[in-house]
Amino acid sequence: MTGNLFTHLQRRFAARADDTAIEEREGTVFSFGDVACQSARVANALIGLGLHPGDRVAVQVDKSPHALFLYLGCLRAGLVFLPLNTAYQPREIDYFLGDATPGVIVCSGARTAWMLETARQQGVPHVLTLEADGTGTLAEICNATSDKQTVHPCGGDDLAAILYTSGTTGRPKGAMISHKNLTANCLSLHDAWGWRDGDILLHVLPIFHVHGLFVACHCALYNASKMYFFDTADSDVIIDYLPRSTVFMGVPTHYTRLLDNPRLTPETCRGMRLFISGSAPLLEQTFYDFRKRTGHTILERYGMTETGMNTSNPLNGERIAGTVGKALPGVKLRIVDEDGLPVTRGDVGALLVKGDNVFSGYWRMPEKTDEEFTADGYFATGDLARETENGYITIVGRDKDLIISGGYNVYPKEVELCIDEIPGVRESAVIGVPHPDFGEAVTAIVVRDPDGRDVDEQRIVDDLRNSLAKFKLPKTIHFVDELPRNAMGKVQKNLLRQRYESAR
Ligand code: MLC
Ligand code: AMP
Repeated sequence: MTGNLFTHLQRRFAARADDTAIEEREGTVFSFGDVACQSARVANALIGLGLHPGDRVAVQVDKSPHALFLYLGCLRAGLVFLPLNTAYQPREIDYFLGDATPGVIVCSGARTAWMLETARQQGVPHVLTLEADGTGTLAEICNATSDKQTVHPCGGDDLAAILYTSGTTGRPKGAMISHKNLTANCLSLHDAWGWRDGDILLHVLPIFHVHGLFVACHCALYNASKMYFFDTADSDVIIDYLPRSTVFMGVPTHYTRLLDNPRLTPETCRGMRLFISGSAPLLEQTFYDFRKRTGHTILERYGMTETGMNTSNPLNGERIAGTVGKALPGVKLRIVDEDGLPVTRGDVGALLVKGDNVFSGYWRMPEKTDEEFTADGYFATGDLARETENGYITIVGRDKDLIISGGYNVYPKEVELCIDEIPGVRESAVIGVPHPDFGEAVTAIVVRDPDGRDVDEQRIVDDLRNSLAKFKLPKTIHFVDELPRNAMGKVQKNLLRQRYESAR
């Protein structure tokens, strides 16, 4: 699949210029014509700053239609979009800017003071602002440019985005995602989920990750569907809008919160066609409770930043609880043992994937990239899986040390490194324990130095707040005299998980 992703999207919505593309909570609407014009202005503005195809555009802004226009403008101009979680703190941003060397960073006005300083230190030439209402210095430049622009004719392998994922070493890696990767996945999901005329997407996910930005927005734009575009996960708001929507995408936390709300009834879901879940394991209990309560069977799918979506339960066949369905068309899966050999069907092994959806590698980390791909081009997801007789895949665990909290990935190493820097701390181990709202909760086990008796839970959290996004902060901290280690000296996290599983 070649060409600029934007061209593929625009080809589908160009004939619907007057139709509503996006509606905000307070009723502000934008048509597909607006999407085309606003994204053209962004492209012209960024080109006018002197940016060239392939240059990175780092973005840390609140969710809004204008943030989406910024993404689409980057696609149009052949620039590489680099979205950053709004929860990231200056120390985290500093690393991303230093590593990705963007030509510009766009942030909300409230972040400008420290962003200017960080940008100066990292040699980023431009800092622009963008507020959720569309105002800011980016808008000032956009308003002075044309709303017509010729879409950059990308090759399929040209980069569309870099998304940072953390790693087991604690050092985040930039996944390089091409126009081909995104287009292949968009077309495949559009087909697999049966997008049709009249579909309306209720969009409540953040747009700095694969789920909210690529999966959700691409499907809706490619289908020329209206999106309710909200920066809230409040279950009351979701329930208010379900009767006006046909498709909803969420992480498991959205579904457990909906179930906790007595207003969720078959009546509120009457017009809904499809509920999709992903980014973290959906408990079978949630699957069955949701079906019982609403009459709808959640469709669970599986993917990751580096690959986009790999598998999906079927639109029309049986959706099986505890499984993530079958490989999407064009995606090849392999489940292998420790020697890299395929396991017998039904056995658990490491899941590898290959396809046009799979990224090309980690930004400026060729060795890391080589480590994660086999000689014949399969990418090691780090997930452990099993395939049933009928080809359905179950993700049974991870062979990477990763916690998924409310759909956000937290790599323990990154948190441990920050805790270990705190004076009075000797060492720490960070694990995930089951949590009723977030699925897993970040939990720290800390050993203090003899002179660190005054280091308490509050002190650690206060300290971490300056360096880590809030969702990475431990929800609970336990103090111990020593960490359990095996004969090789490695911390036995499985023992810690067993010990603290029920100690919330
Ligand atoms: C918020 N908090 C979290 C958290 N989200 N803590 C741990 N994990 C999270 N995910 C913190 C808040 O800062 C706050 O701290 C406290 O917990 C309560 O917050 P809240 O108001 O209840 O949270 P809310 O704003 O409602 O957000 C919860 C959420 C959000 C589940 C809606 O986390 C979310 O949007 N998750 C989706 C993430 C996502 O899109 N992932 C896709 C990645 S792509 P305090 O101290 O202020 O009380 C991917 C690939 C794929 O994985 O397959 O899709
Ligand atoms: P991220 O790196 O944020 O894209 O997260 C990707 C990881 O989320 C995957 O490697 C899986 O571990 C996990 N994941 C995504 N979807 C599912 C799912 N439906 N079930 C279980 N795990 C999932």
